[in-house]
Amino acid sequence: MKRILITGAAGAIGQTLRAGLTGLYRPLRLADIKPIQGITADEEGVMGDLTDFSAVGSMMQGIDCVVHLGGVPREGPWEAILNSNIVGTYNVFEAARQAGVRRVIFASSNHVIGYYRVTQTVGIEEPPRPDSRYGLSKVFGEALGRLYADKHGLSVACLRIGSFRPHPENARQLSTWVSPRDLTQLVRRCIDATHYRYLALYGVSGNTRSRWGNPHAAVIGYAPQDNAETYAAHLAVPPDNGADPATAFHGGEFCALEFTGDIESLE
Ligand code: 15L
Repeated sequence: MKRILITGAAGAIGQTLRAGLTGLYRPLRLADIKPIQGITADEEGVMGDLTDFSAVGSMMQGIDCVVHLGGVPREGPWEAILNSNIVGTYNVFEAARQAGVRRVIFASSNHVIGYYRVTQTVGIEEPPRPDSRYGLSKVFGEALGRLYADKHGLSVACLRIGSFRPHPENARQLSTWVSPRDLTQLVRRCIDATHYRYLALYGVSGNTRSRWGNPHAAVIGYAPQDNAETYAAHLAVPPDNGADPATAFHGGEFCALEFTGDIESLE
């Protein structure tokens, strides 16, 4: 896997991966709806909208592996999620298949399992419980990846990314934080692993308080170096009485957004 395309390359994760991968893979093709600044000799910049299938098809030419980050990275109106995350992700997988791309690494999110209670450790076998339209779009992307792996033989890794920040910023992130260098290592392992058909992985650092089971980490040799506990003394942990959706569930604030349900009835 030498010729890499990153979609959504102008975003925060895209720019971190760009810094970590440039020079290791040639070309490193960087695609975004916005212009990419400062393209170097080892890189190629492509502007394009993921809802435009022919533009996505052009991005894929001569590529071995796509790292698909593009889309809306948070909760948003249905139209925006539908176009950017659902249509856009379909276009990426289908254009990859048509272009003979061998592997797709899909930026999913922990919000696919957002409505599990934080008292429960969640792995990769539990049914999805999305906490938002955003989380729902990531469930779609994971299922799409499974379809393209099973039906078309693509190699697919879905990364359920936690809280990507320079350092954890609140009590929840003592569990969910992923450092820039750990996420970069995870993506590199996903690119470099010689063979896999379908993997689902949490993009999380080696946090003492992590409540996500990550059995596929061993398959590719992902060994996080950072632990949010280093920052614990500075982050107050609110008491969890199970009555606030923002602290009761894995998805945090995403679970509290627009919540009109009955929290006590949610197991
Ligand atoms: C995500 O998937 C979002 O992209 C990001 O904005 C964070 O909110 C993160 O999850 C999180 O759960 O902290």
